[in-house]
Amino acid sequence: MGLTLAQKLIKSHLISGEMKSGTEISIKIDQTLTQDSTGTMAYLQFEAMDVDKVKTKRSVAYIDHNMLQSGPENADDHLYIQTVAKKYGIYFSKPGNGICHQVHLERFSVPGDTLLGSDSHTPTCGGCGMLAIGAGGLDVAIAMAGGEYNIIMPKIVNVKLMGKLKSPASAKDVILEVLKIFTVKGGVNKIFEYTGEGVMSLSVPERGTITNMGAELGATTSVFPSDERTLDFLKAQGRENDYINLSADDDAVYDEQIVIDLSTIKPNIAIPHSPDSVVLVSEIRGLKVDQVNIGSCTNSSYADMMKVAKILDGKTVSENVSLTVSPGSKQVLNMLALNGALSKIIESGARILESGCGPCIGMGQSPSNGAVSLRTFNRNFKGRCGTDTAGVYLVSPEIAALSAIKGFIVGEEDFDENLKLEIDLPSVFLVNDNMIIAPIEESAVCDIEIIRGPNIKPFPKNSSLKDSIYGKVLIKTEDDITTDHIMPSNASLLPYRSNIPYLSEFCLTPLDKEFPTRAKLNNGGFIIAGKNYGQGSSREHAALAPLYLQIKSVLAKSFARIHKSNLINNGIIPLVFNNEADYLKIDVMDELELNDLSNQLNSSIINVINKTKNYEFKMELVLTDREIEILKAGGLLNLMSIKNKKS
Ligand code: MIC
Ligand code: SF4
Repeated sequence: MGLTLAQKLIKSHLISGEMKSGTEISIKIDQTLTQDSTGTMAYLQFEAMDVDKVKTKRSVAYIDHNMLQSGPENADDHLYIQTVAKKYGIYFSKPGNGICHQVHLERFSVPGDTLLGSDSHTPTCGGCGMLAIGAGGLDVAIAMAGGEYNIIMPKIVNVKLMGKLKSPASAKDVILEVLKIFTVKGGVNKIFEYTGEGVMSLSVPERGTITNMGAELGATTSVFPSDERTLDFLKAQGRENDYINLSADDDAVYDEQIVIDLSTIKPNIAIPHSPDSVVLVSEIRGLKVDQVNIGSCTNSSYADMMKVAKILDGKTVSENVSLTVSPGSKQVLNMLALNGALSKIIESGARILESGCGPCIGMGQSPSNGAVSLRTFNRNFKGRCGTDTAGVYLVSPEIAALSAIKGFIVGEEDFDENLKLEIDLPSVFLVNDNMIIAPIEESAVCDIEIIRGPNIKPFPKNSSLKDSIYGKVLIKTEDDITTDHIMPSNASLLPYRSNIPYLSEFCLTPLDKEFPTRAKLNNGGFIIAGKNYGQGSSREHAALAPLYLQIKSVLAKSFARIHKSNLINNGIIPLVFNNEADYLKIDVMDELELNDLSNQLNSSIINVINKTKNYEFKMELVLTDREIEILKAGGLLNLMSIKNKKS
């Protein structure tokens, strides 16, 4: 029986376990990436491991999220990361060089390699035939220290692409179509592997748009073959030596398959407040827009920006619309500047932002109250843009740019038939890596002083698991709670990503303003949640802040993959409801007790006592032996130090 591409990539990096879906495997990581908002914590954890240098083939630290510098905190964090990078042999991409995923695809992607990144959109590089996975900061720190990465062997979903996209439909509409089919819960513990004749019609950046937003499916990752289009891209980046040909065997067997005929795809739109609330743009054509934001790691490639420039050429942004454009990297921005496209964008009345995440993570450009904000980004969770009352809609750059001119959400019929929007991949990209600081000679490394600003506080650590845990239910949530709800991020909070005590004051406040106070008054307790708890961002802060508030366990109907690992890594027990009635019966402030944990954790079912209502119920423990060991030690770092002491 032949292998799928994902299986081949896993097999060539397999350290332990069997490639049987649902069982735990560990793989070797070739490359890592961090960005600044998760990076400070990851590097503090890496430092705690006492390793002299990173053990990966390549590790890169990007600064792209915390770019507003309205106080010293962000710049202090940049300096901390820069000095850590220098000391430990890590490439450092300076602020302004671009969004981590865009730059990594351009400058560092290597077909056949594994990449682990402390950002949920790390799968972008799957567009170049990499096995690229998002993870919590601690997992990335371990990979940098040479440790393996553990995942549940995913099911492999084959997305077979036929035909060719018809403009103005584009790659963004393909992934929105997949989200419509699978939803934000449908990809957990799955890899989406794209095959079929339609693949050849997509360039690497277009493939990157699709693999990037595969994160919104909750998928482990998404991957495209490495073929002539990949070679074209790498050649144009001056990196043809990194090319190898990679594809699935003809007789590969997939766990699931869907077929998408690209020629039938129409422009799609995700309406507020979830990336899977997808409808055809034509269904809401005419809705007045107040703000349009073009950019983010999903849609900020050279070709995307050139399409935008073509649409804006000679036109004026509508009187009532504020249009921002953030090219994804210095390479893209510089090329637009040299070929005159930037001038066309500026001339139209767009506001040019620096190459970074910007409005995507609420770092500026929050829309007005009640606004309709049309974005080429990947997430439209309520409040993420910084304005709770605004509605964020997700579309392709084509729809965004034309809507900015018209002042309303456009449909296909609004495009000028004579405007050719296809953009050929340049045969040569402008390569200038002078904002990437390469590691220095090993002999010089030890002299580097790490500069820590006063805002960098030690990360909280759990203690080993007690045999009984007791506490009150502090909050009860619905399905699909995101890490943006658990640990909100915006311009005022992002500067505190290295200060968990401060951040914990805002933990779960988008759902319940009183949560942190209640947690403190009751010395911690339990969180009750619905399905897919912790979807979205990889931020470990969504586990670290609850840990700081002494949350002992989260009882949910199901968990998102990265968040579940983050909870376990920090010694917080994830328990799964096995029936709806048990979820319904529990109320906030009920007192729960779990006893005999040293034994109970070894079984797949655990007994919980509701002392307030005087009944017992069973929860499922969906944990591997390794995870049980971590929980007993009170977190992964504790387990590592126990093991180090023994050896
Ligand atoms: C996001 O898009 O939500 C982020 C901000 O990039 C996060 C990382 C973070 O919270 O720092 C992600 O996707 O993992
Ligand atoms: Fe940055 Fe937005 Fe991409 Fe996250 S999704 S990495 S915030 S651009």
